[in-house]
Amino acid sequence: GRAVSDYNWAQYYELDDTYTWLQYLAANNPGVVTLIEGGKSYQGRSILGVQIAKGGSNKPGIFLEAGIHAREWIAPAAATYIINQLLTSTDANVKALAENYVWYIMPHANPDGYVYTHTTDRLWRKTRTPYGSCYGADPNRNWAFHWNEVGASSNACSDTYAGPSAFSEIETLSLSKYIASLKGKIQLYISLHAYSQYLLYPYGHTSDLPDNVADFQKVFDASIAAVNKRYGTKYTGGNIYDAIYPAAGASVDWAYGEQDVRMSFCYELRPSSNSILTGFRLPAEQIIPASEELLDSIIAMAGEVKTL
Ligand code: ING
Ligand code: ZN
Repeated sequence: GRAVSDYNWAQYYELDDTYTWLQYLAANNPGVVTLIEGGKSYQGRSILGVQIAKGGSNKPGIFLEAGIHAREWIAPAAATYIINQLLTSTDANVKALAENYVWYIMPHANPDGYVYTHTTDRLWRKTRTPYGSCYGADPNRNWAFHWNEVGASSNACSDTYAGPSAFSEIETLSLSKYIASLKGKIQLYISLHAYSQYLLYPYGHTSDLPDNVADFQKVFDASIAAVNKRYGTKYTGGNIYDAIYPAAGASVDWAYGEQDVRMSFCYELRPSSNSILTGFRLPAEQIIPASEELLDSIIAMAGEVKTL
């Protein structure tokens, strides 16, 4: 059914259905759920999210960004799963997670791209800004931190086009302004992507390790142990440059490098890297298990960050 109260995790949703659900949550959880907007997309769509403050507004912040790549449908689905769990779970660990942090969750950082994957091209990755005869910049190569130094393209037709300049995309520019407005409040930044089952931390532009790499590694170890517990799902990873590939201009590097968010991670969700037949088309039956194990992992991650 399409009734907003029937919103569930047995299926992938179109943008408008999720936005209607977010508005419903805000209306039904006054004082807890507040709609937030990371600006508008090139085509004028809202980058809509929620702030969840069950324990009041004086708690450390966790920022969760999903859907920056249009075709990675599991990422926004997992983000909405987490929103729902934070609001409804009776599990003590999830309740603590909801009460001890102010959450900022943006399920659709690239709304134009997401709509395009529903209407026209299921495997579209980028924004939809026109650049000559091609469209879109890669919004995870467009952030103003060592922009376009490595692992990005200057060809507008490439899937990793960095854009004509840092923050050329209205989506990354306006979302970055929203994040910057929270300066000092964010303890942990999490970006959700797919696929390959990796957990990644800075940097993408160099193999040099962040100064707090020992902390990153501790949190990483606890997080990939926790993701494995429920269903045996194996994640690997490490610093972006060595664990996956060189890639400059990503959101996690900007949050860490420019915003002093000392803990900044990217999950590459299910399926595993050798599931190329499924790839970005993760069956909808896996939304719930993939999201459950992610939430297990984030519980461990937040717990470990607290000990630093
Ligand atoms: N992978 C990410 C990408 O943007 C990544 C990997 C993560 C790069 C974080 C840099 C920082 O290419 C996918 N599948 O999008
Ligand atoms: Zn991605």
